Amino acid sequence: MHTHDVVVVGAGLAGMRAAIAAHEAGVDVALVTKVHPVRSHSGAAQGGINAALGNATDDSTENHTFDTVKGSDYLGDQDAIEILCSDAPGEIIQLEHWGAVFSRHETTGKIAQRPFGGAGFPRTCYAADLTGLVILHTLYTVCVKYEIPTYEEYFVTDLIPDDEGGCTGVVAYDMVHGTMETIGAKSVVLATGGAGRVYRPSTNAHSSTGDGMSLALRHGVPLKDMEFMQFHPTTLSPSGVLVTEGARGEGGMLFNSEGERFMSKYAPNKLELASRDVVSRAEATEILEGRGVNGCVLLDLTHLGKDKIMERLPQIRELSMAFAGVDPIDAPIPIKPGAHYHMGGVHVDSWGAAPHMPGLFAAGECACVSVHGANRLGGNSLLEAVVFGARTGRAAAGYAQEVNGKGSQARPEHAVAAEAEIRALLEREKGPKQHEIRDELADVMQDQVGVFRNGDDLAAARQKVGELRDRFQNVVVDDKGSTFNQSLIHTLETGYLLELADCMVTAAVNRTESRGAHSRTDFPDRDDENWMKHSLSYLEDGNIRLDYSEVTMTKYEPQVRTY
Ligand code: MEZ
Repeated sequence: MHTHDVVVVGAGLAGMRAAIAAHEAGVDVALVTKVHPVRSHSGAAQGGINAALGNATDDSTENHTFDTVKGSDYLGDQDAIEILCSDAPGEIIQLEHWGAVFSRHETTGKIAQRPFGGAGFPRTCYAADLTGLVILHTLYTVCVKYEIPTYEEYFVTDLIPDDEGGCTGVVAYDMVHGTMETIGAKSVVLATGGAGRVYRPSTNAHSSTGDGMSLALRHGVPLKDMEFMQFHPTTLSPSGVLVTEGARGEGGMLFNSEGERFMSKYAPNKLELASRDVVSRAEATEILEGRGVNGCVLLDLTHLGKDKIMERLPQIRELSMAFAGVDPIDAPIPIKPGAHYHMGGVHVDSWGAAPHMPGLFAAGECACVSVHGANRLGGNSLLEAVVFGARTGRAAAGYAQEVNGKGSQARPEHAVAAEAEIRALLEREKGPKQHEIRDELADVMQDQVGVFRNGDDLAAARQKVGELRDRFQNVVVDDKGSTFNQSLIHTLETGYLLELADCMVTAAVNRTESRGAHSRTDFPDRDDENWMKHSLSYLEDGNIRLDYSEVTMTKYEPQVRTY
């Protein structure tokens, strides 16, 4: 059995930033991750990270805060958004000092910033169109320098509660050796990313299966705002590969089959740089009303010219050629909205602490602070990961120092019990396969819980998810081996996805209004009187129970949201 003061599950941006902060606070911290750290999904974030550096404009933290509150359709907690935006410049400078190679302004040499959706100023710092990857590698070098122990290719299957319900470690499956391990800790940070693989297509890595959210849910911790899934306006079809918002930030334009720059009808001021929910709905409407091009609309970058595309969007060119057979230097790219980011997550306070399980923390897409409310602004995700990763790492370290005298109640027996469960699963010979269940889940979510929703579809989706959860009870794993058993891992992940999908559809059925990314054709208006509240999903006796909590407002009164 292994023990540390703090264990961080997940080694993307939020996880590594949390581990670095905890290490700097003087505790023994370890990372546990099912993929090598630099393969984490944060590396897929392309276009940038927001901070009001004010390098070339009069931008301010207050402008950033207002844009984020408005972008959230007023569901974001304004005190948390103020923290996000005021800590942003310091985090960017810190990343730069650690070696992140941000793109530079040609004449001033300062960190360059590009326009992004829903932002009043060019505020998005970037490293060409590889920003997430650059920051991920930067944080990894710091973790290596600090010699932070990392359990690579360990899949966490459970949290370990003590007698008082506090979190004192994790049980993890060593994927290389096929053994279960207990890793004890005084506090645990979940930073396992989003659950975008509930959908298909999705911009998310295959590893984005919401593991941490589900682990928390199973231990009585509520998940917040699960009905809000963001559809990114520009994804390739059919793969779902992301085409960065930076492409529109650099001047990319959207056209329908009639050659019309249709965003002028939906967002006359901001056009392609309206917030993501608005642009995705506009595209979906054009496609539904017959003005699409083979189920897509067209993103035109040809006017930017070869030099600009090669300098600022080199990866987009590669991806478009590889996955759509189009060179954006010569021709427009067919794109459509695709599942991208989950605004919901583990209900935490602004230090990342979860309720009901002392010692449990969460950060990044896995958590819901909430700084994104009903719709996240592009470039605020990497920012949330580093700002709240750092705060959460510090808080988890502080908690571990406070309970110092108290040993973890994690015991080797926890691993023995978990190993018996895995053995029982592997011994089952007859039943449905996980991939069949996962395919059906993705289909129903994509078809009935998409950009536009309605009560009938949502109710049908909920019933279907319930049926899939029932069938999953008898799931069969074909591969009985103990080395890199991907079939087993995918089965465990499918169990997580099913529970999270149930939270998503249950909360979506109940929310009878349209707000941000949750757009109901049967309730087309935002209803502040009844629905200015966060949803909280609990797992009780296998079923999802909903509760609601207040939205924190500081100084921004809800307004009609136009772009
Ligand atoms: O924040 C994001 O989701 C992001 C930077 C994505 C992108 O379009 O590049």
